[in-house]
Formats: sequence, C-alpha cells, structure tokens
Amino acid sequence: MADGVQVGIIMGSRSDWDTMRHAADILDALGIVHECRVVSAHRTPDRLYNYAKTAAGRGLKVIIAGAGGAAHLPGMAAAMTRLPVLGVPVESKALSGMDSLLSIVQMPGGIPVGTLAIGKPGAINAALLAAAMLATTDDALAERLEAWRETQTASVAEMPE
Ligand code: RP5
Repeated sequence: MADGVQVGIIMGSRSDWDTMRHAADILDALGIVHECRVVSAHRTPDRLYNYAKTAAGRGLKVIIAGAGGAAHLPGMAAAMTRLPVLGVPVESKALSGMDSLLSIVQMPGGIPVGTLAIGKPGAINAALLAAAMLATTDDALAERLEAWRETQTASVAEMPE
C-alpha cells in the first residue's frame, strides 16, 4: 500500500500543473489522500510504464491524467492498469486544447478513458468524479462530498448583482 494514497494525479509536463493543481485542490478540500507526479508518455515512457503497472498494487483507486497536445498519457496509462483513468485535456497554445481533447476522448473500444472538459473545469470535475467513485464505498467521504456540493449550491446568488 502507498501510505493510503487513493488518487494519483499524473501530468505530462510541469507546464500542466497550473491546470492540474485544481484537481489537487479539490481532493485536498475533500480530504482524499493523493499524490502528484510528472509522467510524460513521450519523454519519460519508462516512468509511465512503472507508474501505471504498479498503481493498483500500491493501493491507488483512481488515476487522473492530464496532458496537452498529442495527449497520449491518459490512454497509455489506461492501457497498463485496470484502475479507472480520468483524462483531463490541457489547453494547448496551438489548438486551444482541441488536440488534447480529441486525442484523449477518441479511445478505441476496449480501453476506456473517462474524458473531462478542457482545462480547469476538467481538472475540477475529474477530482469530483474521482471523489464520487470513492464515495460509493466510503460513507464518510460521501458525507463530505454532499456537504461540498451543498456549500457550492448555497454560494450561488439568485440575483445577478
Ligand atoms: C504534453 O506536452 C504535456 O502534457 C504538455 O501539455 C505539453 C507541452 O509540454 P511542455 O513542452 O510545456 O513541457 O506532453
């Protein structure tokens, strides 16, 4: 077991951290133990292999993988672990993240990647979806997640100004 780590957040580059930190912030807020690692499918393929191959055995329950451009990371990770992989398309400079989105979402049948929105909303929702998955077998987390959602609801003003 990996010190109780339940969620692994991996990203293709340190430049993805500005996006992926929003996933980490949500997991922090919900009290979900997680780890964050730079794991590039292109530049550090051996690191990716080792991470994905050992993740389930280390006790992880969900992997959140963010990448931009030719974003192979979530799909390659999913190919090497039975754990659910949630993909976050990072907004790229050249194509505004459409390249990231399409390369993550268009997995061939047989190896799923749950694909979220481009950028910050996707990172936030990946963490909330990971929390929802974990909450199906964790009553205390389910209560925290419901409280988080109620706080969000209460923060939405009815009047526009
Ligand atoms: C991908 O290439 C990364 O996920 C990142 O989004 C993109 C650009 O990486 P850097 O050139 O900024 O390191 O692998």
